[in-house]
Amino acid sequence: MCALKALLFDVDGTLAETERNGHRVAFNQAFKAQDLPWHWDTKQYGKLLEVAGGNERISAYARSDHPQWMAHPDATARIDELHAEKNNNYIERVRAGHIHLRAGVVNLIQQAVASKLKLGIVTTTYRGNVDALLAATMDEKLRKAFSVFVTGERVTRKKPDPECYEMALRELHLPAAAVLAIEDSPNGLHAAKAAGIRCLVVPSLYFRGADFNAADRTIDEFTDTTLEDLR
Ligand code: XBP
Ligand code: MG
Repeated sequence: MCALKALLFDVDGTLAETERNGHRVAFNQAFKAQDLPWHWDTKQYGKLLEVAGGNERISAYARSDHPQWMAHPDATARIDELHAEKNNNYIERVRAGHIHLRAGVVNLIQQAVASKLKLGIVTTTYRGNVDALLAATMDEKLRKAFSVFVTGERVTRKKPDPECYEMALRELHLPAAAVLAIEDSPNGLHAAKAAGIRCLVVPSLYFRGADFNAADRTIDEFTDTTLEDLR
């Protein structure tokens, strides 16, 4: 069996619980600012998370719940605007300290750094959101430990498509067998497995009870494991 040489971390739900009090709130702020009577409550947002990607999520919602609005010729441009505004709101919330890393994440990253493992980020969200989260929650040494960033704007097909993980493997110059992906959601798990990468699932709030049968291992929290244990 190939030795473990890198960890690839998903962001939303994995590094931090960003969805319920981060992205969701930021989407609602953007809807309100654009005078749209749309509001995603916490329960509804769980269902909406089946669609990966904020832009795609707004489109899917508008298509099903507001087909007339969606039929407008400017709908695509308005969705782009809403999504950009949502990301600005999200970054503000992150900077204001509303989002924290999940317990045990820092410890695992520190163990990986001490063992000279490579570290990467593989996420559907945009780079600006990732940079804001890392700046608000990690010291410089920890942030600099990440050498590969595959973010949503770099791929043509988002999770569960394996494109993001395949790109990360190329940039790490490592075979899939030397890498472990860490994910919180079915979309993330399926993206990693479709790229041939082993996957540890640490379900986030919204995905507790989801089907993770394809996972190589599932744990409730990062505090339930160590790097040695994962090897
Ligand atoms: C999470 C997502 C993202 C976020 C919102 O992906 O699906 O769409 O909900 O971020 P991952 P954007 O867990 O792979 O990070 O609006 O920037 O897409
Ligand atoms: Mg995730």
